[in-house]
Amino acid sequence: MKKYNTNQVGLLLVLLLLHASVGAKTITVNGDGSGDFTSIQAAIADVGTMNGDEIVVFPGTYFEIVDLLGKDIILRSSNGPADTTIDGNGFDTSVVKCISGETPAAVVSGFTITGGNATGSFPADLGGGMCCENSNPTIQDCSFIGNTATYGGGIGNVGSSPMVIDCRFIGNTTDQWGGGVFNESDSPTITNCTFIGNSGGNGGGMANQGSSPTVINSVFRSNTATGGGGGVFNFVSSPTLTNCTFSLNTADVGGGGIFSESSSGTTVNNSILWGDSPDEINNNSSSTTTVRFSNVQGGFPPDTIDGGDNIEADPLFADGPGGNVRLMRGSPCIDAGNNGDVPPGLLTDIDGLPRFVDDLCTEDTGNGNGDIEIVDMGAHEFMRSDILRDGMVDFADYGFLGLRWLDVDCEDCGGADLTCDGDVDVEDIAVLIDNWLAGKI
Ligand SMILES: [Ca+2]
Ligand SMILES: [Ca+2]
Ligand SMILES: [Ca+2]
Ligand SMILES: [Ca+2]
Repeated sequence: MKKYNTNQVGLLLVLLLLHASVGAKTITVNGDGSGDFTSIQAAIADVGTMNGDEIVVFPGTYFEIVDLLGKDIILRSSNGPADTTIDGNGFDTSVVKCISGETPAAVVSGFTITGGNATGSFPADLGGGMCCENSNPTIQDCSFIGNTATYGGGIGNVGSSPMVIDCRFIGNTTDQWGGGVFNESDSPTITNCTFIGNSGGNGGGMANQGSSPTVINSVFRSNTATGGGGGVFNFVSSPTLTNCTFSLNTADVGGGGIFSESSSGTTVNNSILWGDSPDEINNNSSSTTTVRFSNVQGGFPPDTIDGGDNIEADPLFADGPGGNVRLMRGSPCIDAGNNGDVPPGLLTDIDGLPRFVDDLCTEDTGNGNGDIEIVDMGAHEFMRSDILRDGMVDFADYGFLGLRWLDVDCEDCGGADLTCDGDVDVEDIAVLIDNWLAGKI
């Protein structure tokens, strides 16, 4: 029998400790064979893949079903969702699954997720793009496009409270509840997300059942429901919607923006509901919606509680019919929100531009709690320096300002007079550069 001396045992212990301290590793997936794996699921399922590991997926379209198998790993693409797609077409199930108790340390980031079809019998009826059951993963910078399910075309959550950040839900469908997202018995947080052109029976954009989601800085636009809630449908639910913009959503039964029923208590802060059909807010069967610091078209229907500081005035979207719901100069929504309703630590808007900005040219009508920089209503903070209203302050805006350089005595100067003093000069350049740099932080 081989004997180890004290030094060898000591060395062995050091090596073991070193191995433990090295900890998480990075695993690569590339369809061309140049990575550690060619399949995402093979990388996850590998016995060597442990909690804390990172799986980096290189560009390509991966036709497979991805189940995180309860592992708290970071699953991300190297190049973002435009270059990296997980396509479940033909598998007739959810494309991505967190159904084994994943925690917020399990991250899915930077993918387009499409082709999901969860229209089977329970429990195979939840979450076409992604299904979360009793799991709380972090989902960020993902585009859920063209998925379908009986409940939750884009994402279906049951007993799950994922953090969903910077995601897009486009053209997902259900004939039941939640074209974009469905929540049952949970309280997810949804921040900086866009819901466009999703459709459902109830809740074209989102449906909530027995849930209390928090939705912040998000846009619901052009979603449709054959029942109630073109944007959001609530059933025995208490969602809080802060700094959200609703526009062009439609619902056959009512609540083009928001439909609440069966003792739901919906809270709407710092939001804009404008241009939805047939109405903006619809409350039924002992439900209420409490609205404050918001702009709601058509006034308040029964059981809507005026929490104060609301307005009803054209929000002056940059291009409402075209879907650009950024604010134009003169919008009554600028500097009209309540800073106290913005969750602590949230410093940017849906575009990643600074959230607390004082527009020099707009009278402050909101509540800054003593601060001059007051949040706007809606998902987009008005940024004068984004002259072209595309969500970025960049060379294009700088170039536009250059076209009006040294204009004098002009009103707004086509948007180039950022200081509101009637001319375009170095002061305006200084404001633009300040905002440009702030957007890069
Ligand atoms: Ca503001
Ligand atoms: Ca102001
Ligand atoms: Ca711009
Ligand atoms: Ca000026």
